[in-house]
Amino acid sequence: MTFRPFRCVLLSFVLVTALGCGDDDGPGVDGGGTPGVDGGGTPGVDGGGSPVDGGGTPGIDGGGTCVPTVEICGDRMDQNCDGRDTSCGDTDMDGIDACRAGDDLTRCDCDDSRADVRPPFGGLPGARELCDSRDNDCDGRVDESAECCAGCAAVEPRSRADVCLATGECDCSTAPGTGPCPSGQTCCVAGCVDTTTDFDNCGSCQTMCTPSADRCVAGECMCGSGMVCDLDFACTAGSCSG
Ligand SMILES: [Ca+2]
Ligand SMILES: [Ca+2]
Ligand SMILES: [Ca+2]
Ligand SMILES: [Ca+2]
Repeated sequence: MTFRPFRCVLLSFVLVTALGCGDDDGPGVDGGGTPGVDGGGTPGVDGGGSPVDGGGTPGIDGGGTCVPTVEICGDRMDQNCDGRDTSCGDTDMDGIDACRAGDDLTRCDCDDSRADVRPPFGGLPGARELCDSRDNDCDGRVDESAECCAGCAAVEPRSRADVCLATGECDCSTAPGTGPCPSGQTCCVAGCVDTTTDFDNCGSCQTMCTPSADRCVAGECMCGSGMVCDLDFACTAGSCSG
C-alpha cells in the first residue's frame, strides 16, 4: 500500500515520456524529462489536479490520443492539440509575436524581450544589424552586416556593401557576383545604384521621387532644372501641369 501512489506517478511519467503527445517540434527539442520544459513532471503543468490543467496529464488520454486542455504559451507543449505551441504574444511590443518552437526564426520575433531585435515584417525592414554579438534582424546570422566585417574595412563608403560573407568577404548581396558595388554606387535593394541620379533611389536607397519630379539630380528630386512641383501638380517633360 505504501508504494501505490509512487507507482501511479511513475506510470504517468512513463506515459508522458513514451507518447510525447502535444509537442510539435519532435524529438531532440524537449526530449523526455527536461525540468520546466516538457511534460515530464513539472509541478503545476502535468501532475494530478493542478489549477492549471484541471487534473491529469495535458494532451494525453489512456489511448495515446491528444485531449485538449488549457494551453500554456511558449512551453513547447501543445496542450490544446492544435499542432503547435501557442505564442506568448508580443512582450516587447515591437509589433511581431514571439517565435514558438519550430517556427522559422526569420518570420517571428527571435528575441521578444528586445524591441531592437526583430525580423522584416510586411513592408517594414528588420532591425539594423549591429556589431553587438546579437542577431538583430533575426535572419539566423550574427553581426553579418558590412559594418562588422573586417573584409569591408577598406571599402569606402561602407554603403557600397551590405553583408559580410561567411568567408569574411565584403559583398553587396543584391548585386550579381561577390564584392562591394563599384566606387560611386550604393548597395540598395535594387542592386548597385548611383543615388545621385537614380529616380527610385534618389539621395538614398528606396527614396523614390514622386510624380512631382521627373529626374534625380545630385541626389535631389527635381522637375526639369527647377524644384519639384507643388501639390496637385505633376511634372511632365520638365514642366509642372495641373
Ligand atoms: Ca515582439
Ligand atoms: Ca523583438
Ligand atoms: Ca542577422
Ligand atoms: Ca548583431
